[in-house]
Amino acid sequence: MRRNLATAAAILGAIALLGLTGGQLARAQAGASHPVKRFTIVAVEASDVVFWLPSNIEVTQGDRVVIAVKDMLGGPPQMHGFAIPAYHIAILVPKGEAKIVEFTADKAGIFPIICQIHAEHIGGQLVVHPRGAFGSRR
Ligand SMILES: [Cu+2]
Repeated sequence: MRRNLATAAAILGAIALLGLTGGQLARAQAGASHPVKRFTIVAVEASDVVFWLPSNIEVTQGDRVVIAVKDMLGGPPQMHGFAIPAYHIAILVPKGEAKIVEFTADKAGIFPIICQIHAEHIGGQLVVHPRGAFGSRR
C-alpha cells in the first residue's frame, strides 16, 4: 500500500514536471514570434470633456498591437479622431462604429495618443517598454 502511494506520488511528480517543461516550451515559442496584444478603447465623456479609456496602453517593443476603438457616446460630434503621431497612426472613429488599429510597436518609448480633430480632448499615451527590460517580460 505504502509502495503504491510512493509510486502514485512519483507519477504525479513526473506529470507536474512535464507540465512545467511544456509551459516553458510554450513561453519560449511565444517569445520567438511576436506576441499580439489586443485592447479595446472607448470614448468616455466627463464634465463636457471627451477622452479615450483606457488612456494608457502598455506593450513590449516588438509586440503586434491590435486596438479596437469605439465611440458609443450619444450626441455631437459625430466623429472623433484617434492618433498616435509617433507611429504615423491617425484614424477617424464615427459614432457607433468600431475601428481597428493594428501596428507593430517597434520603437520603445512613451508616445502621446490624441484626438487629432479636437485639440481640447484629453489624450493618453502608448508606453512601449524596451525588449529585455525589467528582466525577461516575455
Ligand atoms: Cu475628438
